[in-house]
Amino acid sequence: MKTMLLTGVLALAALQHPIAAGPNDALATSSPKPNILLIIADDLNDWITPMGGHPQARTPHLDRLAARGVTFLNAHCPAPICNPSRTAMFSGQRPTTTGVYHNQQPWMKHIPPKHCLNDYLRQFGFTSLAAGKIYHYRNYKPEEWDEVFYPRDDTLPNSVANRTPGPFGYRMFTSGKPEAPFQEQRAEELLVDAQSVTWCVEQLNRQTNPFFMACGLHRPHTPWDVPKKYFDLHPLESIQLPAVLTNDLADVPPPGLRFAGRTVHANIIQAGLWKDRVRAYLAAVSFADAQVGRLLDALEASPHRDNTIIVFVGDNGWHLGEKEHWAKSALWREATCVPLIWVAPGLTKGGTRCEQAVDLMSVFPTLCELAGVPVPKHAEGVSIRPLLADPKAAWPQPALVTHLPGNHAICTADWRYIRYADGSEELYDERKDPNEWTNLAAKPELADVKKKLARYLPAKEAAPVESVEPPQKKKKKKKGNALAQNQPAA
Ligand SMILES: [Ca+2]
Repeated sequence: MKTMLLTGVLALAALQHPIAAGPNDALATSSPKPNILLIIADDLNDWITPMGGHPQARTPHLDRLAARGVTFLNAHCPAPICNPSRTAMFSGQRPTTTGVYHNQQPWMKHIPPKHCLNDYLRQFGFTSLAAGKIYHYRNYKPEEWDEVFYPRDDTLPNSVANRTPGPFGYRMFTSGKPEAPFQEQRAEELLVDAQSVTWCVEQLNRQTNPFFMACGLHRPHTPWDVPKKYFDLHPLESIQLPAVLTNDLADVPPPGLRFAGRTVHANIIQAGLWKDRVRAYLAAVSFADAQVGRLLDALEASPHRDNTIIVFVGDNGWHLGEKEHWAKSALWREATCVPLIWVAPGLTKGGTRCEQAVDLMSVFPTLCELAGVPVPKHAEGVSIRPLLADPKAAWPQPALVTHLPGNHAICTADWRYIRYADGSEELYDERKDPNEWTNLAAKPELADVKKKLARYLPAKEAAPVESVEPPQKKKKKKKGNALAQNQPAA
């Protein structure tokens, strides 16, 4: 109980006062400062072996990473879609503060210089390096990095419409028909993630200063056009499908139904492609894992091995049919739960797991604390250093996820409470109902649980900043229905 109280007090203090490094923190007080390697995967859910989200996931390199540090089993994105999630994590400010809620809102002129982690750390002597997709594609400020490598992006979704997709190039948004094969398979080293990792490996061998290196992997984002050998790891006939309950959505209020991509799900079922898509996602995850492996090999062979903090994160989760939904852009577990693995030399114990609910707002203050630099006042998250030191420590702070203005999920180890902009609610018992099939929000005996969780809803919400619509979508605007609008953007 004492530990719980003390942790609670520390967490509260962290909320109210930006904190500097603790006096016993070897990483924070030693000189020179540690390096930081942040690896961010795109649309990666918990289907990795250290998290056990799918029994057939094969990610041996993430296992290697997990064996060196703490794996968070209940970590959540600040927003279940790319741009607001990444903007929040890097700026330290939630969508409700910045007004950046979705993908069509460039954040750059709304967040001042030196606010984002990469630019903030430079003031303390870090060299900031980026490869691949760090922010949302080209939504970043080049002047806030020392060096940026952006690979040729002809496999990125915005251009994939010009290609012929096929058995190794699955696009998820099926029209109901199986797709024709790719005309060619490209060499693995030419794929964007392989290019990004190659650049990072070269940098690891060049850098001497303390560095903050961000490596953005684009897979397992669609298109799932990874080499055949990764599909071969997952034979189609043995693929296990996620559990889905008939009429699961009968107890979901209208805003939740609008977020659900039931048309996509129905199309995939009708076309007989569900196993196909699950397999392709698993293959893309295994490909991303292989790229992580290349990076870890290089780090381990470099002089930076023992003085580099490693953080592996995903930007948002991903449904593959659970709750009749595909992709992200929802407030259920599959859309919000992301990988979060920390290796902090001298602090984390290898192979440990943490079940406490945390969110990615913690990344900014935790890195500051471990790197021995002050946590800036604008960083809204709470440092999870206590959980890195002891994954079983008490943790009173829930995770908060925001999807478009007014819609939020509060996640703890026990509950998920969803409140939509119209006031409608969902409540799930995460211990008894991990699939979130039974909405308990109407149970009078749980009113107190809802009330306690609702205290963590944002008190104020910034108005959305202006949007820029992608050119290819302008024509469809008037025809679009709610379902179409809720389908994930690229
Ligand atoms: Ca249900």
